[in-house]
Amino acid sequence: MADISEEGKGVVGGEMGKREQENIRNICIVAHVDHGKTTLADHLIAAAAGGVLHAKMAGKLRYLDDREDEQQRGVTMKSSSIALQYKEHMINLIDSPGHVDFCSEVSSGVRLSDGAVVLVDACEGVHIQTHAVLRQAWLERLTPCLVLNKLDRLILELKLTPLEAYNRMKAIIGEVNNIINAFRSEKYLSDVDSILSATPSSEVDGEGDVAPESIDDDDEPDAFAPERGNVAFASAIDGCAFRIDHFADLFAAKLGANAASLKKALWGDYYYNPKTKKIVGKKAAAGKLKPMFVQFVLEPLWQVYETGMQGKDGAEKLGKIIKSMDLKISPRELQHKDPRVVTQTVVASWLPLADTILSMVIDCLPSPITALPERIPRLLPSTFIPSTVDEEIRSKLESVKAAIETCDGSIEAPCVAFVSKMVAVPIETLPRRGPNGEMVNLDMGIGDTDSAQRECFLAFARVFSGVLSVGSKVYVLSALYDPLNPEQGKNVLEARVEALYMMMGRGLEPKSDVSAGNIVAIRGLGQHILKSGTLSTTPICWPFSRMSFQAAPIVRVAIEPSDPTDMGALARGLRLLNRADPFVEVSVSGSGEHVIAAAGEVHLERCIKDLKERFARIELSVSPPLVEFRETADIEGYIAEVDKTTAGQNEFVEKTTPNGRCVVRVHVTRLPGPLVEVLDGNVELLRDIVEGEGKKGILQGNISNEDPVSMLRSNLLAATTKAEGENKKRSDGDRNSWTHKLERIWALGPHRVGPNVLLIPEPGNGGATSRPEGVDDSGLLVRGTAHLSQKLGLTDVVEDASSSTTVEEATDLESEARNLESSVVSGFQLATASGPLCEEPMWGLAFSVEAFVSSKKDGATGADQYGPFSSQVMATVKDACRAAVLAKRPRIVEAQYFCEVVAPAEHLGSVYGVLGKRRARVVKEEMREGTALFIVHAYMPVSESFGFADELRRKTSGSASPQLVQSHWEALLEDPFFVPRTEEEIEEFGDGSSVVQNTARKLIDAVRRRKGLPVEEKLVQFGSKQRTRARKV
Ligand SMILES: Nc1nc2c(ncn2[C@@H]2O[C@H](COP(=O)(O)OP(=O)(O)OP(=O)(O)O)[C@@H](O)[C@H]2O)c(=O)[nH]1
Ligand SMILES: [Mg+2]
Repeated sequence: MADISEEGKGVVGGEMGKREQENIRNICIVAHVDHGKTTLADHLIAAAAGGVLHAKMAGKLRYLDDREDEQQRGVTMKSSSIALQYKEHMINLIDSPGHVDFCSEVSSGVRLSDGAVVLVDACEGVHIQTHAVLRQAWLERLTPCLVLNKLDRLILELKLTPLEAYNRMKAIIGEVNNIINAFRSEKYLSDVDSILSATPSSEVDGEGDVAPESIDDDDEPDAFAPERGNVAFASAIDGCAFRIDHFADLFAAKLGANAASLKKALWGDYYYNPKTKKIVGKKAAAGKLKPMFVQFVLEPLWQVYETGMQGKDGAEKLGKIIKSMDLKISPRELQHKDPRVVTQTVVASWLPLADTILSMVIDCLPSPITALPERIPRLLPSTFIPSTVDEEIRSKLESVKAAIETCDGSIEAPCVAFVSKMVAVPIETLPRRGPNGEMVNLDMGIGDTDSAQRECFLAFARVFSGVLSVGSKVYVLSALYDPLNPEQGKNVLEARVEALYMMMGRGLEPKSDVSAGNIVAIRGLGQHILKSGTLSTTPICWPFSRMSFQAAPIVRVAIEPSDPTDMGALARGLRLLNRADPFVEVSVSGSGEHVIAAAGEVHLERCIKDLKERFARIELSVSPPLVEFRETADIEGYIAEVDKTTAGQNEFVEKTTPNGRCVVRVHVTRLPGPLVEVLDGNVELLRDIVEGEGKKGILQGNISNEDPVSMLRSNLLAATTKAEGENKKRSDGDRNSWTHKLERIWALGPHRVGPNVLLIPEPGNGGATSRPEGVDDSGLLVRGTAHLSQKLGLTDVVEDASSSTTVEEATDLESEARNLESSVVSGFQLATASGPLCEEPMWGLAFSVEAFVSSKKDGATGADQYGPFSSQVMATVKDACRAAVLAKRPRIVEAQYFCEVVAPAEHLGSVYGVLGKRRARVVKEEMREGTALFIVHAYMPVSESFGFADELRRKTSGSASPQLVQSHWEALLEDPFFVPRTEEEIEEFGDGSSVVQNTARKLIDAVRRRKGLPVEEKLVQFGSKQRTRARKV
């Protein structure tokens, strides 16, 4: 493939006019895996990318899949961008991967786009990843249009009649519209939630129902409607596509009808009555006529395909058709031996794909100017400026925001860009010439390049306002940066733009400057941006919000160099990999191993390959996957069991520090499921809240609807209400208990943001009556402060009781108790980071920790023979928390995949066999309408998923294909310590001597063994047999 940069072919013609942005479209193609995105992109590239791809190769080459492994597997693994010039329009096209392992690439693609071309395979219909990519596009507020692809399969493979095909396509369009409607109503609900939560309760009571103005009515038109022109029908492999417009224009003359009204009637239940020459509805058609779409669109198409496929027999008829349609096809092409190729030639010249899709993009998808006002609340959510802020700063901030919103591409406007991922490219593939044809020294900016690796990092970015030029200095702002507090230097860096390139798929075209609305690759930021970030020429600028990812990296392996002396190369390689992949997580485990976490098996394989061949260039040994587990306690089960004998509700575990001066009481409860979901789903935001002191302004002051903190707060409250709604049995006083507990959140754990909660002691506790034995009257309770509740605005910031005495007045014991607060929190963090079963993090638990300190008998302070007092308290809190879990039916929690398998009926048995063996729980089985295919939905533990795709393919001779998507955490209710006791149990499970270990125990032991923790194992099962053998020897 010729390097287009060498040829210097410009795709963007010179200086564009004042509002050049009106002619720009930034679009991303999204779909489920294998629905034909890259094939479709090929035709667009062949038609509009200045000759980088010959039309004959379009659809075969998959030009944007330029990695070797992408070509081999036939799976796109990264998003890549190419600039297209169509008529006077400039279209930046991003092709994204459909495989769930690379879903983060979809996130970075949609962030830079304003419109999405959603593809659905008309044969296979909507799949899980179709939902996921639609959601990504919806979250980023992209305008979508739809392409129903692989029409040829309906005709040639499924052999549907035009009417059957019409019904199927109608069903698919309906399904996709329903998905969007579901998102809309979700937004409707969250809008209502935030409006209600922002309304003082008295108003709500007073007025009865609140009519939120900003909410649209239910009658919003369907997102996708062929008659509105935003649905195209295509066969990407054949290079053909059409919209209804084409046929409306064609038949308007023939039927003597008006094209506009014909367009409306060409989709849906409209029929043409040839006798009256009128368009009639379903009733008048009385089942005798065919819908107009079938009669005027599909039947001619079917005729062309069917005639074409007849080969020589149909040649004459095909000739007539070609003549009647006035197509220019050389006779040589029609003489091709393969009728499939002939058919392709005819349909592609009759209904050329690129024209249809590109004109749909231009008609239906917005330019940056139209798109941004809609996208701004998502891109810049936290732009609240407190009234105390200096007028000059306020006006600067507002003008930057306005420049972004209007996509101001003038040279005077502040320049703001967003980098959605970093891409590693081998340095020798960079163009050797600059924008004006001058030679450039590629070794400049060594900071970016690792001279040994020869890899260079380019930032994949979009300019949102102003003009970005080579040589300009920019501020790199992290998502935590607060322009009202610019002194906090850690979230801002300065960098220089070394080079700018227009991305042309496999090639790069140097540019000297790029204005607002364009997508660009930037060189010079390798040392400044890890994965994503905002660039701005002024530090007085809000950072863009973080991108949202569909999943989290879940498959982890430990890696080490085969040759231990290569350790340095591995560490360097890992650093590069971490930067080059938006999603991978690189870490060092507690035992010093290098661990990489990927989204799934295919992603992992690609990371290892890149590491071996590009970034580290050494031989590696890779461990089997280390699956993560969580630990929790089955408290409901415990209470149900214990209640029979004692009232076990408020039991606690008590432990004393070695020096006897602090007694720690821990009471553990389960967090309600919906609450855990909210905590699990908002980790990034919670981290910002926990770490960001500067966000106080948002918490106080009036809160806008889009403010993420208030959204989170209302989500938390809604989750508690939901959870308590489920459990109606509780008494009235109890019903609000979780709402009350939310006011007592001291910290989250592990690592300050996990799904476990540390509560401050209940306000009434700590009095003389509730003290543990051995704590005398002078003993003090470490009270703690509900820091997190305060930060979240769940409780007022009150001066805590102990600070009513000034520091000087406080007794030694009081100040000691206050100093011990951090030890209690650290103890909680340590405990939740490693549970009692196999030292995996805890999940979904709430700990109420009461630590009573009493003064020293001899009056001395500080360390004693057991070490510093604070460490003793920390260790005791940790032990007590873990013991509390151990006492309440501890259970292992597994990560679950949602799994979708499509298989023909005859292989369904084998599919169930494989699913059953892997402990999958089937939730749905359904026949896909009009086919002999079944779709099975199931949940499967991640630990059982390795090699699943391969095994399934083997057992079903390759006819079943699975997709695994991360779903949720689920406690395995099996008791890992189960030993048969009652007679029936012994009968069922044996007496314990020969019993097969239960699954929970096996999982726990495997983790313990991996971590080098002691495992209780019977190495010798039948001693007597061994003895006999020993004697024989
Ligand atoms: N019959 C038929 N096959 C098609 C059509 N479009 C694409 N294909 C085939 O479908 C397979 C997948 O096509 P790709 O273009 O790689 O699909 P993709 O959506 O880019 O896949 P990922 O990027 O991996 O998600 C290839 O074998 C294509 O040849 C079509 O219109 N008809
Ligand atoms: Mg692809």
